Amino acid sequence: MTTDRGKARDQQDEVEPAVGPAPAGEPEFHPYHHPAAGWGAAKSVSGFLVREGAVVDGSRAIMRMNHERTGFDCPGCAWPDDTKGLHLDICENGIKHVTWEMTGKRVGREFFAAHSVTELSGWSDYDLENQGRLTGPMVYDPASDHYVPISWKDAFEVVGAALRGLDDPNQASFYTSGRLGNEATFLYQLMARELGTNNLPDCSNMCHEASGRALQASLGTGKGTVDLKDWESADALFILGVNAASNAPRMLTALAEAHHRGAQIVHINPIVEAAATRTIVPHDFVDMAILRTTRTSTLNLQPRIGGDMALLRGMAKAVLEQSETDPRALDREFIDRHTAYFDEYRALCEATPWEEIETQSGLGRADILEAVRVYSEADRTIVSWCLGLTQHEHGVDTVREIVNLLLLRGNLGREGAGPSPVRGHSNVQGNRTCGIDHRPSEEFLDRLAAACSIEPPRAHGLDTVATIRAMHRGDVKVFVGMGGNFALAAPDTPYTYEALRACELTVQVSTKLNRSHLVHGRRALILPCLGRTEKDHQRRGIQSTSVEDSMSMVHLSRGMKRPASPHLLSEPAIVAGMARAALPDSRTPWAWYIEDYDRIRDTMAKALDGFEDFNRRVRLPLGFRLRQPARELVFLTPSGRAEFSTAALPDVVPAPGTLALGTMRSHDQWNTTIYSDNDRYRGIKNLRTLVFMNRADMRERGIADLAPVDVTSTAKDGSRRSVHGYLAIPYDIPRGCAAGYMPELNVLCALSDHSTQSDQPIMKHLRVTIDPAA
Ligand SMILES: Nc1nc2c(c(=O)[nH]1)N[C@H]1C(S)=C(S)[C@@H](COP(=O)(O)OP(=O)(O)OC[C@H]3O[C@@H](n4cnc5c(=O)[nH]c(N)nc54)[C@H](O)[C@@H]3O)O[C@H]1N2
Ligand SMILES: Nc1nc2c(c(=O)[nH]1)N[C@H]1C(S)=C(S)[C@@H](COP(=O)(O)OP(=O)(O)OC[C@H]3O[C@@H](n4cnc5c(=O)[nH]c(N)nc54)[C@H](O)[C@@H]3O)O[C@H]1N2
Ligand SMILES: [Mo]
Repeated sequence: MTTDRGKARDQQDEVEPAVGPAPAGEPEFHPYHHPAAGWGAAKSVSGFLVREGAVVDGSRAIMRMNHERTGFDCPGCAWPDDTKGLHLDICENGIKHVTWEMTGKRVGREFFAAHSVTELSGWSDYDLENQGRLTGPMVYDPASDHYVPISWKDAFEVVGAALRGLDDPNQASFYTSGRLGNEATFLYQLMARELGTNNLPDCSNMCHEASGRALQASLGTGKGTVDLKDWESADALFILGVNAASNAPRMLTALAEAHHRGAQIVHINPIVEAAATRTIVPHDFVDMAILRTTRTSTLNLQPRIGGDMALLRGMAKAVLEQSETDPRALDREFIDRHTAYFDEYRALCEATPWEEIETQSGLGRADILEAVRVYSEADRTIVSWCLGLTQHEHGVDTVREIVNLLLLRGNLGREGAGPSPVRGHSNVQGNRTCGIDHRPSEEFLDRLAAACSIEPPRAHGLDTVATIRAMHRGDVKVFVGMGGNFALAAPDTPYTYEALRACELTVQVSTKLNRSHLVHGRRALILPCLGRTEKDHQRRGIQSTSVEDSMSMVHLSRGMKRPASPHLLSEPAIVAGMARAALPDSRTPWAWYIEDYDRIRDTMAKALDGFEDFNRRVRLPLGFRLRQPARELVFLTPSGRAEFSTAALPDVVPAPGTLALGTMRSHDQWNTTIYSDNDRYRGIKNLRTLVFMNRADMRERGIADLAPVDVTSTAKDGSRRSVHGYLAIPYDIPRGCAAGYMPELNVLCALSDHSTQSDQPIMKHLRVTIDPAA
């Protein structure tokens, strides 16, 4: 029990809460020289299973994870399952994630009776989640400052009464975290739209919003076009802005296989992450036994933070220059038949001087030309990316530049080629497909209206940043969080806290206790739900839910564990309960839907494009792949073609004395869920409040290794925010760049610091000064 340690932190400034556990020792930094995954991962997993008291259950669950039909989908990330039916494609972090859900610890009514909300507010986030699984619905009692039990019926009535009492349905906002299965997602957006609002913010607004908008604009499909088979046949893989060994570990398998067959693998990242070196393939027992490592990279380039677009432009420029002497440098036929605005793009590349490309990317011409050589020699190229590209002011332009580069050589709509964003949460892509979109298209709304006999609102709703602002103003009075940890995940922590506290009602549907339960509205509910690993028993039997992975594969997930408590409800049931209370005259058969999720799927089949015959197809052995028009070279763009974009290069060079700071995850965390204070692949132990810096930048500022520093950000609106006493870690990162961990550093990201292109908070590119601690 860690309560005492939590209490000792009561004095802590609430705005900078301790996020991780109390450190197990002194902070340490020893650069990591071992391969990714392998025995280090195996050791970490077994230690974790023992700690969570889940050795038997955890091990059994792992054997069922990602099994077709009878297994549950790994909630760890959105990387697709192995297509060859090899079911051991599991990873250290997926196992940790599942085990964290299956813990034997419980947060029952006695716990809430023993600890006031004020007391819990002083606990670290680690300690909060580490109490275990929530067991029954709770309501905040302001008189005692405790959460007290409430029946499900009364809880739904609290939500219903609050929603019915609003002057305007747009005074409510319905957040989704990307865990939510498709069926619950569909019901959730239906409830919001039947109420009359498109206020459907989601974690994707902070994650891949830029990718969706860019791909939509360029290709008319807001998703990647490739699948795992393509990964298996590409000649060149470009991996930009992703820490795969920690955040999409199953990609390591794909990279190792690619290397075995002689493919080129180029990593583009200011930091050389573990996945950009070598791996021991996690499920290859022979490799594990003999410590055989496989390289997972053939070239590493370290651009400055935000320098990717210039690098991509440079590559395109070089390809165009080559085409003057070598006609095979371009795929002219593809360009002529399938694209628009090529001449404009070529003119733009010609007009962009090499000096500008080098300065803005932070790379020398020779490095850029090395990447071009790989690209030009490959018949089939995949470009893959994650947050290192999206959480920037120019995230949309940068992702469009990826498409520009791919189009030049016809790397689209054929095997082994195309854009491949790595999505975050395991079902974040499915959420969008099934209607979580604050800017729904007219076609989507028309179909929904016809399938569900409702009149959905047509005005666009609020996204994450706009919801925070509206809550702060008092314009949004009811906040519902379907999963996630909004208080901690969102930017500008103190401002977000004020916004949540200004609400009349906050409702959190969760599996574990977290900060968002403590930073709440005047009234507050915690509604605990089943996890993905657990049996979902409804009137007509055990139910499965469907999810969609990063590569548009939709398949069923079925939990097999006894629920953590008999009082938990499934997410679809919680949505239906809220909807019935909020919409007493609704003609939607909410209760009937919950008896059998096949009924929800039958309606989804009518309402959603690509879901025809949903119930049958989702039961195929590996599920089914959603149609990707761009993959078939059908472009739903204004021109009916793939459109080159022609954005000017942004100036990303930090002003003198300032640095560009990116926030990222450690190896031992899952977004706001922290497992330990270690970051194994980056050689960090017992420390989260740190900044990775270039040694020359440290020297220039008189900062010694592991010395305490103050970090101050200057927002777009000129306002400043600081953190104090962080330790500086000398690291292999370009000059002018720095990095540290989310969610601690969210305090540095002002609400105004969001991209004008995507409205995404620019969490990878804060403008900061770093000085020795005062
Ligand atoms: N174990 C685990 N798995 C996860 C998660 C987790 O927290 N833990 N989170 C999930 C979620 S929701 C998401 S969205 C994904 C996130 O997956 P990632 O995108 O890998 O997440 P980050 O840790 O933010 O790391 C971003 C990477 O971008 C690099 N980077 C920063 N700035 C730049 C830049 O300007 N250019 C380039 N090229 N690179 C840059 C950083 O060095 C880092 O390697 O992972 C998902 N999977
Ligand atoms: N500075 C900075 N901030 C960031 C980012 C960054 O890179 N830098 N990344 C952003 C990104 S990419 C994302 S996706 C967001 C993440 O934002 P969120 O998705 O809101 O946050 P999580 O930490 O994933 O949510 C964890 C909580 O989800 C609940 N939970 C877990 N499993 C389930 C389940 O099955 N059902 C339900 N209902 N609840 C469950 C648990 O109570 C747990 O406490 O953070 C964003 N914030
Ligand atoms: Mo994410």
